[in-house]
Amino acid sequence: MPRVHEGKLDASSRRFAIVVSRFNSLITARLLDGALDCLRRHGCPEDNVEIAWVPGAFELPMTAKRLAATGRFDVVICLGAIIRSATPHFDFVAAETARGIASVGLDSGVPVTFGVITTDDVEQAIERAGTLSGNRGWDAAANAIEMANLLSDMT
Ligand code: INI
Repeated sequence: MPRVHEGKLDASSRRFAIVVSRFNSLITARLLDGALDCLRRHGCPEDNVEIAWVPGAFELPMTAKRLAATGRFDVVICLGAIIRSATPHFDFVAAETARGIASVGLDSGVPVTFGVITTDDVEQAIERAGTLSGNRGWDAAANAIEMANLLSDMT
């Protein structure tokens, strides 16, 4: 029989950091609501969550790195909204944010989940922040719970 590793969706004994961008806060506040709702509904006590607000998506990786280095968290959740119509340098901000967030997870060994929406316009962003297409913040939190449990079970 193969030994199968699978992260449980139980947040009751894990500690979470959430980094959220203030840029496009109309959207990111909804992503944060979604993430907190997901953690709560999977048994996470409020005291097991810390939230850090940053100016924009570009600042997410640096802040996630600092939080991962504290050793206080099983996982870091990054939330942001990068909207093409409002961002002449969309491609640069989006690429650097994604690359930076990925490297924080790989370098620190603390899983970091990607709850950054990248869209062509505000309407698409609203759809992914709690309307037509679900809530990417909720999804990033669910993925965080799974990764925290998966990696801790593998040690
Ligand atoms: N930051 C975002 O999170 N989303 C955006 O759409 C955006 N735009 O449009 O530029 C954005 N820019 C700010 C950037 O993330 C940094 O905060 C800023 O450049 C300071 O370093």
